This record gives sequence, C-alpha cells and structure tokens, in this order.
Amino acid sequence: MLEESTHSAASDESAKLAARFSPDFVLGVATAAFQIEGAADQDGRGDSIWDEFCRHPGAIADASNGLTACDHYHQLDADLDLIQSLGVSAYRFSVSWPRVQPLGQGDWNVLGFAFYDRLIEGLVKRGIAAHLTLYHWDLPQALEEQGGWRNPHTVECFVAYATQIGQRYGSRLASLCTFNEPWVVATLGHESGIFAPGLKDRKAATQVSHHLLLAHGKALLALRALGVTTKLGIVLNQAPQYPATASLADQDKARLDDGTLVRWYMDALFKASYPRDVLDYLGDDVPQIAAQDMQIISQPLDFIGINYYTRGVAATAKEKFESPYELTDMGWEIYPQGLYDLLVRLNTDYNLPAVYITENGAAFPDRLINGQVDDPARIRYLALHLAAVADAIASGVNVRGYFVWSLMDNFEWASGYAKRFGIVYVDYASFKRTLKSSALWLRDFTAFHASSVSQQKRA
Ligand code: GCO
Repeated sequence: MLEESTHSAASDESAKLAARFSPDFVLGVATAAFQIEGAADQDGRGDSIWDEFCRHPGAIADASNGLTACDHYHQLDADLDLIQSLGVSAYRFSVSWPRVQPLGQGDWNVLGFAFYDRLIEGLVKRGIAAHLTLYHWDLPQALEEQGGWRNPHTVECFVAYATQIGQRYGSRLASLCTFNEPWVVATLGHESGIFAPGLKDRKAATQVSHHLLLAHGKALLALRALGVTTKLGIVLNQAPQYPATASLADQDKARLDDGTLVRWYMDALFKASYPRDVLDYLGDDVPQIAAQDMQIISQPLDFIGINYYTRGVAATAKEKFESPYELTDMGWEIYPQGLYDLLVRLNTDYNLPAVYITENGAAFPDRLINGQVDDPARIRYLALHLAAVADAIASGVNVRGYFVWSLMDNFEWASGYAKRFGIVYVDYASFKRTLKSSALWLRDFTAFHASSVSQQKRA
C-alpha cells in the first residue's frame, strides 16, 4: 500500500509530516464506553446517567440511546483487529463504571470485568498500548439518585472504583486517566443541562466541578499508595478564547471564558487554587472547599491529556458572530492555529508534565457510496492539527502523543448518531465497519512514521 501511494504529492506531504515526530511519539485512536459499547442491558451492567438521560423526551436530537451503539461489546475482537490494521501504537478507551459495578458501590460484576480483561489482553497481545479512562461521563444511575456528583459520597465511591481498576489492570496499562473533561460533566451536565444528568443549577455545577477534581486527587493518592506504576493523569477539554472584536466587552468575556474553561481546572491542578476573577464572578455560587482540598487536588501528574476541537470566540454584540473559517458538521470552526496557541500558552503559564493530545477530530456528513467513504475534509483537518502539534513541539512543548477522535462513528451524546466523528464508518443497522479514506490516510501516516523512525535509528 505504501508503494502504491508514495508517488503522489499528498503522500509526500504526509511522509514529511510524519518525519517531524520523534520515534517514540505515540499515535493512537480514541473511543469512550457509552458511545460505542452497546449491550447496555446485558451481562449485569447497571444503568448509567446517560441511559436515563436518553429517556428524557427531547434530550437526544434523534431520540436515540446507547442500547446497541456500535455493538462494540460483541465485536470486540474484530474491532481490536481493526485498530491494529491502522498501524497505531495506542488505543484510548474508557471503562463503563456501571458495567463493572452496577450500583456504583458494593458488588462488582465479574462479567463486566471479563469484557475489560479481554479488551486489555487483546491490546497487549497486539502490541497496542492501553490508555484507560476511568470516567467518561457514565455515572451509575444509582449514585445519581443519591445526589450524584453533588454528593461528596460519590467522591469516595469513585476512589474505591479507581482502586479496584488500578489493582486489576494497573500493571498492563500505558496510562490511567481519572476524568475525561470535568468541565463538560460540571457545566453541560449541571448548568446548561444539555448533557446528563440534565440539571440547570450553576451552584450545583461548581460544586460538581470541585468534587470531580477532589475525586481525581484522592484517586491519585490511593493509586500511588497501592504502588500502581502506570502513568496517572487527567484529560481536560481546552480551547484558547479569542475576543470577536477589539471591544472591551468582548475582551472581558474572552478573559472570563478562559477563566471558567482553562484556568479553573489548570490553576486547581497546577497551582492549588481557583482563579480569583472566576471566584468573584461566581459570587454565592462558589463551591464549598475544605481546608486540605486544594492540596489533594494538586497532586503531581505524570501526564495531562488535552482534547482540542476548535477555538472559543467571545462575542457580546447582538449580531451573530460570522466565522471566516470553514465549519465542521458540528458547526465548529476549523482552527488548527488554536491548538498551537493553546499548547504554547499552557506551557508558558504552567509547569506541564508530559502532554498528550487525547482527542482531536471532526464530524462531517459522510456518505457510504459503492462501499466507500471519501472524507478529504477530515484528512485535511487531521493533517493541519498534527502540523500544529509538530510546531508546538518545535516551540518547546513536551507533547508525547496524539489520539484521533474517533476510531469509529458513534453515539455523539445529545446529537445522537447524526454526527459522524469516526475514521471508520459504522452502518448502525448491520454494525458493519468501513474504513473511510481518512482511516487509510492514517494507516499510511503511521507507516510513514514507522519508516522515518527506522531511518532515524539508522542515521
Ligand atoms: C469529549 C468527548 C467525546 C465527543 C467528542 C466530540 O471527550 O469531548 O469525549 O466523547 O464525542 O468530543 O464531541
């Protein structure tokens, strides 16, 4: 396959881009349990807040749910072969907490663990590094019924769950992440209410964000006390915030948006404090913070994962902001410069550990035509963002890896199955997988990276 394509200008460019990454740079693909597994009511899995949220009329754009999703639970071996066929060295996935502990406390589910045993063994056998996320939004519904993340008891339940996973799998993982995107859980789940559990309560949302960070810190302490040696970290969704105009109002809004999305989490993790301007802005809605909390939250991290999709634009004028850039199917601007700006800025403002881009990708209205899916816009998106990563590394940021979101089309939360982020197309009636042209591109790209690696080694 390499032979066929080496002569086109596009593949020359791809080869050059791949050669910009060092031999040990990790290239991977990412998924999350609720979005792909299905089998939601099988083998003893408990309900999660997303199963419940999907039952709310109007919550999901296409009125769908995660009952069957991509049927990954039943297609595990074929999906692992698929990952291997892409030539990537790493796979990022999440464990469904209610699959391994249906009520979120108390009994463990042997059948649930059997699935993740097979998944992790299957990766190890194929030489693919396993990057595990403990919490990608699917809280056991039974815990939600006791107040969910508003209740500090959930923090203790999470630590017990983290400990159990660390004990079972720690030695076989390349990394273990506590939370995926705490901002989304807190703000979209509890303030805007567009994600599970669907609350609209800012005070609750800030308390949830604090409890998530506290659960993260306590889990790290517990895992380290256990002697778990895998790399420990957290994944944040981050985006630089640019004012739409030079007006003072837009600049102030950009600064505040940066405060709530970026500094709230980064300052807590790296500086053991919340940003003053955001606390002032929150007024009575500030969370309750106990004496030791900030010290617990700011445990040293082995890595930080950054999910980047687009920039933020702060616009306060009545007229809608018109983007000069191309938009994805989510309506998100394609703005790779934002990834570079973000990484360089974070590296300046914080003492960063190893950085992984744990998600980057785009939804496009892909069509399966004559057995093929041609998605040049996604290839362009990925190449531009990889180039931004290479530029950031050249500017001194310690980025060690990059994961495409996503391995395959899947349940895109409130958008249901209507938005396709995969490099592999999924037919939801038959569950048949078809590699899109972006998957073939990635396969070439990983091969170029591997061959540039062997050249670098020879030199
Ligand atoms: C995320 C989400 C993914 C989404 C992706 C696209 O971590 O933001 O983990 O689950 O599918 O971001 O919106």
